[in-house]
Amino acid sequence: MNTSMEMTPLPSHPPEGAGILHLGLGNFHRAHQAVYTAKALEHQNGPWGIVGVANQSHRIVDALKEQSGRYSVLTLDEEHPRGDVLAVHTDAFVAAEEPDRVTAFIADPAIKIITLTVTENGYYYSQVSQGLDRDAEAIQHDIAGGAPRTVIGQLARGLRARWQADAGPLAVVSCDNMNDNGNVLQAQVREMISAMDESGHAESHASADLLAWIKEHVAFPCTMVDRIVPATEERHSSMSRELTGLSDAAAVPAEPFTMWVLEDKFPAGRPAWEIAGAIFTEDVAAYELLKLRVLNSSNSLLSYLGLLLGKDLIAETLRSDPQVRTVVEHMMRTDMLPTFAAPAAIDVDKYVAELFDRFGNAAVGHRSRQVGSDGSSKLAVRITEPVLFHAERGRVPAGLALLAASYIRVFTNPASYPADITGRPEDPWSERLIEAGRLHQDPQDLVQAVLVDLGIFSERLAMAPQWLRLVAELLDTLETEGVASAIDAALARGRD
Ligand code: CS2
Repeated sequence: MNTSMEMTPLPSHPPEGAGILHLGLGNFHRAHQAVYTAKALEHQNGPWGIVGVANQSHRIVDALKEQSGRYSVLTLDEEHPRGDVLAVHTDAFVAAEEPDRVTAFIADPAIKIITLTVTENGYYYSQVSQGLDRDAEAIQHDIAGGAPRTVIGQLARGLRARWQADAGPLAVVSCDNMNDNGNVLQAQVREMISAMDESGHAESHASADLLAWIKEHVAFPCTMVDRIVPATEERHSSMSRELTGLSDAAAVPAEPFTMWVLEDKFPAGRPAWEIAGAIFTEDVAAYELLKLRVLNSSNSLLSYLGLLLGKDLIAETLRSDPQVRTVVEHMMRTDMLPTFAAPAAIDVDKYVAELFDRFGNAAVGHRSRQVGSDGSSKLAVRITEPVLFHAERGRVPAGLALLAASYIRVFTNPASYPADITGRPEDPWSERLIEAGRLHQDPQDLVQAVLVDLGIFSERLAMAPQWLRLVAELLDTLETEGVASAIDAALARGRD
C-alpha cells in the first residue's frame, strides 16, 4: 500500500483513550456517529476513541485491523464526490467470538458511553407483548445464561458486571430507527435482567439491586439519527483510492446530508459532538417522529413500489413516473404530518423538498432491496400509530394503505417482482409471509393474517377495519392491474 499519497486522517492526532464502546460496526455507524466523534476530537482532543464491536462478521474488523483503524467515508453528491479518511476506532473485534470481551469492556471504568446500531430487529421488541420477544430463540438462549447472542443480552450481562465492579455511571445510546429508542432499549434490558433472574440462572441474583443501580447510574438518552448510507459495493474501493489515496476494504458510501439529535444525558461525559453539528434538545421525540413517519415510511413506500416496478434504486423509482412522487408526498402530508407536532425549529416544506432531493440522488445508489429488507419490523414501527391515529378520527389513510399493500405483495408472493433485477429483500418473517400468501387467496384474508393475526404488527390494527379493507382493495389492484393503477386508486381514495 502506498501510504505517501494518503490524505491526513480525521482526527489528525490519536484520541487520548477509548471511552466509547460501539455495538454494531456496520456502515451506518462508520458514516454517522464515528464522523461526529472524529470531528469533535479534531477540535478538542479527549478520551473518546471508539472500540468497535461487530456482532458476527469479520469483514470490517479485519479491514480496520489491516488498515490501522483507518477507513474512508465517501460523500456522494452527483457533482462533487468527496472522500475523508477516519481514524477514530482504537480497536475492533467480533462479539460472537469474544463474548467475554464485550462484558469486560462494558464493565471497564474507562468506557463512559456505549452506542448501538443494531437495526430494528436487534431490539427483539414484540409488538404483541410490547416488550421482549420471548418467542425468539436468541432471547430464550440469553435468558438461560451463557454467552449472549443478542445485544439486549450483552447489555444485561455487561451492566451486571459493571455494577459488581462498581465501575461508575454510563450512557447507553441507541442510534436506531425506533420510536422512543432510549426508553425502549432501557425497558428491554430491564426485562432481560428480570427474566434471567426468574429463570434461576446462577449469575443473576440480586436483580432488584442491579435494576436500582441502573436507574440511578445508567442513562439511556433518546436520539434521532439520519444519514442515507447504502451498502458498500465493488466500485467504492476504487473510488476511495482516487479520492483519498487509501486502499480501503471498508469504504463507506454516504449521502451529503447528516443529522443527529440527542437528549443530553451523559452522566460520565461525552465528546463535544455539537462541534460537528449534533443538536442537543429535550424535544428529541418530535425529531424522531418527523424522521420515522416522513422520511423512513416514504423510503419504505419507494422501496416496495420500486421492487414491484423492477427498479433497482430508490432514485430510479422516484424518477420513473411523476405519480410516484405525488403519492409519496400525499402520504407525507395527508397521512403522516397531521399525526404529530413537528419540531419548532424545522421548516416542514423545506424538509419535504430536501427529502425528495435526497431520495433522488442517484449517486448514492440506495437499493430498493436494502430499504425493503426487514420490512416487517420497520413497518411495525413506522405505520402502526399513524394508522390508529386516523382510525380514531374516522379517517382512512390511503398512502399508508398503499404502503402496507405493496409490502404484503412483495413478501407474500416472491413471484410478484423481478428479483433478478432488484434482488430479494430479507426479512426474518419471510417464510411465514410466503406461507400466509399460499394459505390465503382472498386479499381480505391475507391482509387480516399479515397485519393482525401473525404477531408482526400490533393486534390493535384490528381497530382500523376500514383501513384494512382499503389495504385489501389495493393489494387486489396491485395484483390485477399493477402499480400505476394502485397509485391512482390510492390517490383517488386519499382525496375523497
Ligand atoms: C431506510 C433507512 O433502510 C431503511 O429503512 O429508511 O436506513 C434510512 O436510509 C435512514 O434511516 C436514513 O437516515
